[in-house]
Amino acid sequence: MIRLTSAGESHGKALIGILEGLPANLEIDIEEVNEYLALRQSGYGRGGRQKIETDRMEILAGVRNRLTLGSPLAFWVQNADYKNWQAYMAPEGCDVSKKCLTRVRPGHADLTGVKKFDQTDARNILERASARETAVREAAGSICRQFLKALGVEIGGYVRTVCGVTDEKEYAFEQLREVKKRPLFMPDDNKQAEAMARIDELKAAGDTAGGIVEIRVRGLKSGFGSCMTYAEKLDGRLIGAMMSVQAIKGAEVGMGFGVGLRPGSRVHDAIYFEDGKYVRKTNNAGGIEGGMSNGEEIVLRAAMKPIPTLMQGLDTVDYLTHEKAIAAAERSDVAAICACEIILESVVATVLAQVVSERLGGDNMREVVKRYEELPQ
Ligand code: EPS
Repeated sequence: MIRLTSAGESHGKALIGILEGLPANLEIDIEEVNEYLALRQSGYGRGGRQKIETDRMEILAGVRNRLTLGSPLAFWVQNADYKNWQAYMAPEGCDVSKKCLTRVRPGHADLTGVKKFDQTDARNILERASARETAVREAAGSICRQFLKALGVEIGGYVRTVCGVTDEKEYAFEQLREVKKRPLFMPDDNKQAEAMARIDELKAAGDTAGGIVEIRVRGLKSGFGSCMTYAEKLDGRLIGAMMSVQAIKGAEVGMGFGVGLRPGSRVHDAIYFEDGKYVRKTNNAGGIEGGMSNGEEIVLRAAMKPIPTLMQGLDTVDYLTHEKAIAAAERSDVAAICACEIILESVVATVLAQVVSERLGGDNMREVVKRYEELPQ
């Protein structure tokens, strides 16, 4: 069974991951992983931290001469910023009176976290709640993406909306290939320019932007997930994993919330049999029926809330004094929607690698590939 464990604070020494359950002899392209880590740091509207970091996955165990061994794959992504924070973060002893955060930020984990974990300093909460943790999920997901690619399964996606600026067009998977080279991962020039202007406006006002992304999966055969037990339903697992990414407040499959607005005749994808195979002319189900992949493209969308650290500061109270205050703000991203898009691709890759390995088993890639090839479309 493929399983990911992560550890690491945002300004600690490193972020650490252990990815268990990969079969032996999967060829690892570490440079490709690092390209995805760089994409996670990219995108219009990112803040100062990304100028400090050049995230790289360093594999510590589980791979020899580019091939997985079948043993747990251990890795880290070091925090370059640690040298500036060691005096306030070092496990062996440090000055915790500085960098203390008590003007808890609305929308962040600060207030609920300090109460739950019996802390007086919200730094002890935000260090782990920070989206910096997603560097681990990005790295591990990029390995899972390579596992899926060996079976012919590909993942793509793009940014559809930035703070109210929406591109309503539909795009074929192939049209999205180059989109990550664009500053906001938006395929349309005019919409992208409009969205960038919106980010500039919000930055000037000390405000932040969220957005909506679409994630697509091509080439997954039918029958992954199960209609038999609720915990195995593929849509439940994918949406649950997407919702576990920092700042995600909504997620949907295919037509999503739109299914509640139309009659069944305009929702369900009629089935035909042509040239020896089952075909659909629409994909409102987003590639999942009965909690199982149906062989069509999987289409997922998620909405990210604006980053809760606002330079203009929101009304709050000081956690220690209970006095009215303006929420803490040091530095922040104005928009991190591109990061969100690429992280969600990786999170989806991880869930799909898990469901594939659960169904097919296999201790080595030869077994996995053979078993996958034997499945019906
Ligand atoms: C992030 C690093 C963080 C933030 C962001 C994500 O860096 P710092 O807190 O040092 O500026 O840019 O984290 C948050 C949005 C958050 O709320 O903590 C990263 O590498 O993704």
